[in-house]
Amino acid sequence: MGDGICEIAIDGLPPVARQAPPRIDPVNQLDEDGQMVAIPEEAYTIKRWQVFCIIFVILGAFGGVVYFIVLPIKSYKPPSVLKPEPGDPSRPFTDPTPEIHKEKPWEQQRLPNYLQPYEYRLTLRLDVTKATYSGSIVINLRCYHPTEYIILDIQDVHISDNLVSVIDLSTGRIQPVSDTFQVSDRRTRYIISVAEKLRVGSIYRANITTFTGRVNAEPPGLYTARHRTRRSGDRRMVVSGLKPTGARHVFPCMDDPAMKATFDVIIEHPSDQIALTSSPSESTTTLANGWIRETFYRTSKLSTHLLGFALFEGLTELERYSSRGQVVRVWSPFDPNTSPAAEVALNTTLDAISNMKDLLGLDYLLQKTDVLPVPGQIVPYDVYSGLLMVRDTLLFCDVDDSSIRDQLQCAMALNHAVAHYWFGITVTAAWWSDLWVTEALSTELAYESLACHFPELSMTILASYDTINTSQLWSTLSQATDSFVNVSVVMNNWVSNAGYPYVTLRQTVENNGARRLYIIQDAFSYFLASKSTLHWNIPVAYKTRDQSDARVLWLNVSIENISDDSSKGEWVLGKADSNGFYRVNYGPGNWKLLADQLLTNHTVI
Ligand SMILES: *[C@@H]1O[C@H](CO)[C@@H](O)[C@H](O)[C@H]1NC(C)=O
Ligand SMILES: *[C@@H]1O[C@H](CO)[C@@H](O)[C@H](O)[C@H]1NC(C)=O
Ligand SMILES: *[C@@H]1O[C@H](CO)[C@@H](O)[C@H](O)[C@H]1NC(C)=O
Ligand SMILES: *[C@@H]1O[C@H](CO)[C@@H](O)[C@H](O)[C@H]1NC(C)=O
Ligand SMILES: *[C@@H]1O[C@H](CO)[C@@H](O)[C@H](O)[C@H]1NC(C)=O
Ligand SMILES: *[C@@H]1O[C@H](CO)[C@@H](O)[C@H](O)[C@H]1NC(C)=O
Ligand SMILES: CC(=O)N[C@H]1CO[C@H](CO)[C@@H](O)[C@@H]1O
Repeated sequence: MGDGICEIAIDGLPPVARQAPPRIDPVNQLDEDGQMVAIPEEAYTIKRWQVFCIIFVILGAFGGVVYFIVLPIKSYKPPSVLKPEPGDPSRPFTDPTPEIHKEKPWEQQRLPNYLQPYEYRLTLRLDVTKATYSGSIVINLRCYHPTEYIILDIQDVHISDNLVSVIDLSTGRIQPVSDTFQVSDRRTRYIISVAEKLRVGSIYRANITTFTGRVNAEPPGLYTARHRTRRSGDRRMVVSGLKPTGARHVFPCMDDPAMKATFDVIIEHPSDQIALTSSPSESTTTLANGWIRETFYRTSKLSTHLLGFALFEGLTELERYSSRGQVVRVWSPFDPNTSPAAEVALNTTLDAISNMKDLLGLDYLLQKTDVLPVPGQIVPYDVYSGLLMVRDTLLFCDVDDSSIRDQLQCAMALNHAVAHYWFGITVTAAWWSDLWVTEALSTELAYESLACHFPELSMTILASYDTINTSQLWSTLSQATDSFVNVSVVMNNWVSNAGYPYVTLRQTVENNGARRLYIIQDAFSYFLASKSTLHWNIPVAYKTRDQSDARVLWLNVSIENISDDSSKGEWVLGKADSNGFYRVNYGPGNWKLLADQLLTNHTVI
């Protein structure tokens, strides 16, 4: 089912178009919403429609990110809404719209949606000098459909089978485990089979007392890196590489970006090594043999691939607190007092946070942000909640010796990494194929922020930068939209709504013969024909047979109507020019007209 869900509507014709529409006389397609009354024409013809295309792309991509939350939201009530109290099994869970239940649910591409993790307690025992590690994990789950299987993602991690238990937290009873087994080509699913089916409305705890894994030379999973310093030798580190599906290489989990949960992390490690994860350290206790157990604060709800880990030796931090007590720390293999590079990186990070906060009008809520140089990191930056790993050569840029171009490249990497807080962490792509969307958006935001960061550099200088076009267009966009769009208002809408919109265009004929075009928005869902109260700010571009130039209607209400100036029996095409992130549907008559047009002369469309 992942295939269907992940399809992105980048063209004007959603999948429905492929089916032959029923033969209905187009002129008589009176709308179901017949009670509406006519008002004067209110079509906006925007001259700078190119500018809107950019908005389309940006909003579209943004919508894409948000959209992937639509599946869980629409197919069952999210745990945050239900919040059943432990020990209160009588409290009913609304039965979700369950996915098709196969006999072997582990063969589905996506994990079944009826078991939802809401809390992980993860302990890792790590040492930078060792190639293996061990850990234990407790996963608390809510059950939305009776099942006898708890299915986890796992890869190259070994679980001691006799050390797995399941408890019904609603009653406190032990749920006997009848079997555990691993399946899939590369044994990437670990299944705990319980003797008695898990009940809807109950919460369960799966407790895996011991698992072991390997630290590799490269991602995915935990891997080693090394800072080579001339004076004091090598500094070793173990870091996580979890995108896209690396979390299952580190610990057994439900490695689906839509399945967000809180994490209580404990890292046991030698006391002379420094451990970092997504949340701040809360306390440490001393263990035998020079080891310590470091407990971290509970994270906010995160997808598994956003929970970062790092363990290293010999790096020094430079930190600064914001007025609101949030700390940003940059770690470096050199003494930050002898080189300005760490301070430049720190300032860039702080500026990026502050610029983007202002640009989007959305706050930055992380209590701490660690910026960690990772030598030889394959990707320029690897972003986790509260932990940014940046390739060392991009993090530390010598202000005096580097060219402007290099400095920009460094600043860009950091800005880009910071932008992912908004596009990727607060709003997460709910399926792997869509992570590119967050990339596209954070790139745009990073450019915008850079323009603030380097006010002294004129656009001419930026022209030497290889993606000048994006930058120019984005800047054009901001200037151009000042007059009629409040970007922060528009963006906010796309950030806070789950899902993405579904726009229906309907042509109707009124009693007096006047033709009217209705533009209706609703939250898109594959599952339910639900009426949603959500609405977005959508620049809907449309064109007709006569008017081949796309016109744009800024739709910010659930339903809008304009007088339809197309001739009788002519099609209207929504999402003209294939930009924008919303789906379009039409009445059957219009589908037929569009289909006929495609058959006779498709170049018109
Ligand atoms: C058209 O929309 C306006 C608001 O934009 C509304 O007042 C009017 O009733 C609508 N007309 C019809 C015929 O639905
Ligand atoms: C998990 O199981 C282990 C071994 O039975 C036990 O010591 C531990 O307390 C359990 N953890 C939780 C959170 O129940
Ligand atoms: C970093 O920012 C601080 C405070 O704004 C400033 O005093 C300092 O000079 C900056 N450092 C560098 C290297 O730009
Ligand atoms: C945009 O909207 C926000 C929130 O309503 C408001 O604070 C801000 O002043 C507006 N900006 C402009 C340029 O109108
Ligand atoms: C929609 O946009 C119009 C024109 O920009 C504005 O006057 C109106 O207040 C907006 N309505 C909503 C619900 O945002
Ligand atoms: C198809 O439409 C295009 C654009 O309107 C036009 O240039 C072309 O001549 C048409 N082709 C045919 C075969 O009618
Ligand atoms: C260098 C380059 O590709 N420039 C293009 C940037 O985008 C504008 C508007 O789309 C084009 O006209 C330029 O050719």
